[in-house]
Amino acid sequence: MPVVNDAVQTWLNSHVERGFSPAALVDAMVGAGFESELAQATVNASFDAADAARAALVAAPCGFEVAAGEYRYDPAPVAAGNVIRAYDRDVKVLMRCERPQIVAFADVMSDEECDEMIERSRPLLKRSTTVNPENGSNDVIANRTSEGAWYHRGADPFLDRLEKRFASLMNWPVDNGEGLQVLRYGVGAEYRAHFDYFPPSQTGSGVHMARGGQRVATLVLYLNDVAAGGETFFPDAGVSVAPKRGGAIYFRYMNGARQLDPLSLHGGAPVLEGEKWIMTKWVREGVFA
Ligand code: PD2
Ligand code: ZN
Repeated sequence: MPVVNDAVQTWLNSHVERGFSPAALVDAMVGAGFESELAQATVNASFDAADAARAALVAAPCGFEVAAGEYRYDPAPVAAGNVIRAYDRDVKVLMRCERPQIVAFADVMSDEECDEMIERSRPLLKRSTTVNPENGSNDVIANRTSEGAWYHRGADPFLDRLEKRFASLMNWPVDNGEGLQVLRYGVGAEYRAHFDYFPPSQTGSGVHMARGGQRVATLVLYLNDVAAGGETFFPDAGVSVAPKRGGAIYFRYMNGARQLDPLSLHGGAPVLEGEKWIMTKWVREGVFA
């Protein structure tokens, strides 16, 4: 008879967070050979723990939405200069925008590293989801027509090295980063304008903020050259960045006072020709465990 060890608890927590129902999780545990009473009690305890974590977060709000013009642009953590030594690589700075805070880079990854991420991900792709604003579940919706694959942080030495490089580039701890996500967009696929932070006013945000708090910044890495389309755009700032293999774009949307920047609204434009492969690293205000 199986027992509830750390691996089972981690599996349960991640499924609670993803919006699975208690009944579905009990069924899955019983199907895996657990006693029905143990499964029920463990699932109940996991939901209680998630509720308590959410309640604690509601008591300590995770960021403040402010009107355009009220967001204070304190210095972004990314280093100054035209070339940044990021862990094991010299990365070139192509462009900096102050409102919203955006930095475009070249040479963050080598061609071989980009190819390796694409080839690893190809067999793992699943239709991308977005956070349901009401219950926090990850849903497939028409606004986001890419396919994606997730990787656990530090899953192997190759990913670990990339993550150390990205953390160094963003000047933000590795431990505050979510796992890497690789996305593929075919012709016509897009990610319509959205915010990467979890809107504090939406009840579904709580479940995500229970791990590491609010997202503060994003690094989008371009893994291939796109024949036409696929730009990352910021409609309210009038900024658009074309994908270029090995390059990346960083944008920051929560300041030290925990205000959230409405100008960080952004999207991935439809791919017009060819395909687009990117990798995203979202970073939190606290440790993402
Ligand atoms: O595909 C992109 O360029 C893009 C742009 C903005 C992806 C995301 N955001 C995202 O995955 O959050
Ligand atoms: Zn985004």
